[in-house]
Amino acid sequence: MSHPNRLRVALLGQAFMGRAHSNAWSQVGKFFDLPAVPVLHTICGRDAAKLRAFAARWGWRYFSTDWRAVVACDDIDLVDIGTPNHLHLPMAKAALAAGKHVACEKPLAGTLADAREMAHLAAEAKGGTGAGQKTFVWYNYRRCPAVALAYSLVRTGKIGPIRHVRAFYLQDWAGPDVPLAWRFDRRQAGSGALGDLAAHIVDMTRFVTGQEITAVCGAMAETFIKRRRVMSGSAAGGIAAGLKRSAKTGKVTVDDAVAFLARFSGGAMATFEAARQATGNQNRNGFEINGVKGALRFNFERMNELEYYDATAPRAVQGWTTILCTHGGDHPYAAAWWPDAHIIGYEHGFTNMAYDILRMLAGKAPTVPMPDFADAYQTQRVLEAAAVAAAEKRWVKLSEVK
Ligand code: SOE
Repeated sequence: MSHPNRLRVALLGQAFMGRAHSNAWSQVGKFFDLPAVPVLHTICGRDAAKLRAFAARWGWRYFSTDWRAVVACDDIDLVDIGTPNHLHLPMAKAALAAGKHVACEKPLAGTLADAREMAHLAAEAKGGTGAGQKTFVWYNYRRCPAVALAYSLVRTGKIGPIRHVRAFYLQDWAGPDVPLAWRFDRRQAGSGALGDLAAHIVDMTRFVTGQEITAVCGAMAETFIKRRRVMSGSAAGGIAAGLKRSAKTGKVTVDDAVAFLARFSGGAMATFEAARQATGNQNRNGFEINGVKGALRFNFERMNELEYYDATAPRAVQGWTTILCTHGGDHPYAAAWWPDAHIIGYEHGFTNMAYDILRMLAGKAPTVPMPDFADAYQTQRVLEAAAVAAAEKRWVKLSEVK
């Protein structure tokens, strides 16, 4: 940071994540005591007219359609990447080469090769030849208080050795009328439900259990809707609503759904399921983790709650307890927000993450561990193992995926 008390941010991307990140950078100082204040310096995108309005609405000082010039600019300390996945590598590469810290949207990249290169570049910039630059990956769900509490409960031995992990990320927005947006294009996205959704639950379960996935098998990937109407116009800041279709159709080149089995390093068995057409599940992102002494359950559709089962209690009173994770002092991040039992939402995970980024850049520990490029590369290796297991119908050891 050029000035110890401020962080000048350039944000690349003005659609859905552009709004989520803009909100986080603009809200964080209103709720948290910060070691440094973020300056919403420059917003970058492709459409100058929309950028002007976006900058005014969210409080960005400048806007630009030339991201290369912006990331090289001396006035920027942190480059925040919120674009489709194929742009993550070139943008992160340019930003790291210019000496900036980088925060990148998930998944780290569309492909394993891109992710590997990003992890390598980040390692060089962090130590060795670089100047102590830091990287961050927006796996935002780690920073829901309920998920962060699950992390702490596992650390304090509340559920004991883990036997089963059941993880799911089910959505239902991708019906046949949704046009061929970038999320359906392998060149831009890398994969479909795998990189978009399974990435989150692989990250979340690695985080909560503290274990790595060592092998994957029983994988299956499916594309139910093979062709979609080509989009006319650009994304409106959502994922499906408001997208316009032309008469022409084009091929879908990614998976709509994926499922696989996995083994964790501590011996637990796991199932992962991710889908975009799981009717009735609008954003069911969660896990159940069963240990010898207890169990934990989380579902983002009820994101303020963590369910806990204490198997050490007398049998007569054993049962699931629903914890409303809003109690400041007991529940991570909660003290910064509202009085007890006044719940929070999707955007707060991003703001909590902006807070931890600012702490880490000031040399302080984050509230709970933060994924950097090296960590997110491990998640990407699991995604690759699942893709290979589905294509080749076999066990894939993580040691094979480099
Ligand atoms: C769309 O499936 C999406 O917006 C993902 O891209 C996000 O990562 C997820 O958090 C919510 O759903």
